[in-house]
Amino acid sequence: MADRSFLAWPFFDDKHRALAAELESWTEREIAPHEHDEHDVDGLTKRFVARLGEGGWLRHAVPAPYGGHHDKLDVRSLCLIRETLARTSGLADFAFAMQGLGSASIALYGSEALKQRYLPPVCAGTHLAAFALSEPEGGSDVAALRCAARRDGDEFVIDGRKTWISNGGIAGHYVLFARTGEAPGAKGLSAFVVDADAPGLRIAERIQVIAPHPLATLAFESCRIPATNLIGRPGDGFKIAMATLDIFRSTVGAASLGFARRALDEAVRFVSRREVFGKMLGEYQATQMRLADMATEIDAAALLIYRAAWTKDCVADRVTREAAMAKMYATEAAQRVIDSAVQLFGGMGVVSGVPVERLYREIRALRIYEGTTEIQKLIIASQVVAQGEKP
Ligand code: COS
Repeated sequence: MADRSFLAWPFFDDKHRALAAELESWTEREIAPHEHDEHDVDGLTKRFVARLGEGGWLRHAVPAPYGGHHDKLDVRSLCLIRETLARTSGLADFAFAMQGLGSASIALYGSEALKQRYLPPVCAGTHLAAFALSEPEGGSDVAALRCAARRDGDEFVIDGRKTWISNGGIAGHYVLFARTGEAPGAKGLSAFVVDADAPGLRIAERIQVIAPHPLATLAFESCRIPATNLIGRPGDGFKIAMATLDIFRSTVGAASLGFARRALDEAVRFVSRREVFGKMLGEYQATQMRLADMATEIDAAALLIYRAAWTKDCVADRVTREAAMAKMYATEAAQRVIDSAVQLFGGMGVVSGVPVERLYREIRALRIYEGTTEIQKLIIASQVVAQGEKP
């Protein structure tokens, strides 16, 4: 049984504690039977989204007027949901997270008409969402992105490519960031909603990765969308992307925390059953020290994640520094925790399909997507320096 003592921390209300308990038993019933299923990830992702919609969990991914639970997204709930789902299934966590990441820019900055059109079906789980920011030339330097959108009467015409797009190929819409040229760099980008069936949008390539999930490169070739699909004002694209990532970066940390907790649980169970040189593996001090490091890193990650989430929910609109710290530390720590679990398992740890082997593959991408560890360090440093320069 995973450690749930953190739920007593003052970051949470009783409604968060109830949410965690309820989701835990729902996940056991609805998700756990598919835990080892890595075939037909498109079909399984769609089924998970539908099931999360039916179960009401996607009501945490959109705001209240459009079917959601909270007036604005509650980051602590998002983190608890991602952590709980990730303990059982990386793909179920992915399915949940993308509904939020692929719709939050609309919820935060979209027109009323865009919100009315896209958010209710995202919440119901009948329409899959995606977030298209990264490009083949790079994903870290957002201000340099090249995909271009030019106004033509009542439409925008989009040309360029996006890659590493989660849900690419199965999404109903893409939140797209493109250069509109109001100014050089960061101030010349805008955000749009592009329907999957927009003329001129094609899936250029499906990408296979070590922990399978739907992923694609998108090609926009004179792709036409209505001008009313602009999210926010022209030139605000960079800020919209960053504000969206400010919410979801903490939740990436939460998913990695779920992976790490599962790895620790698996390790504890294993060392109390595995006998070596006449004693249980868990009776050796070397093992105990390793378990102590794993548990401490997990608690440190949880503190950073729920500090960032609570700050966003209760204290400050901008949590760039807190979210970057949470994402960086939690994903890096989870990689170490999972690696330790694999080491304790020995040969059994690298057998295809055993939970720690799966976790070892699943954690790796989280240190890269939604801002690499190196980018998080740059963000943290710039915030620290800016703070230090204040009189
Ligand atoms: N919320 C709101 N506004 C923000 C913001 C945030 N979190 N972060 C930056 N901005 C604003 C800044 O305030 C600045 O506006 P002003 O000039 O009016 O002050 C503007 O946006 C530009 O910011 P900055 O100068 O910091 O831009 P940089 O180009 O230096 O930013 C980083 C560089 C690395 C921080 C950014 O490109 C980034 O986060 N990259 C990683 C993106 C990513 O996660 N990619 C993975 C793909 S998504 S799966």
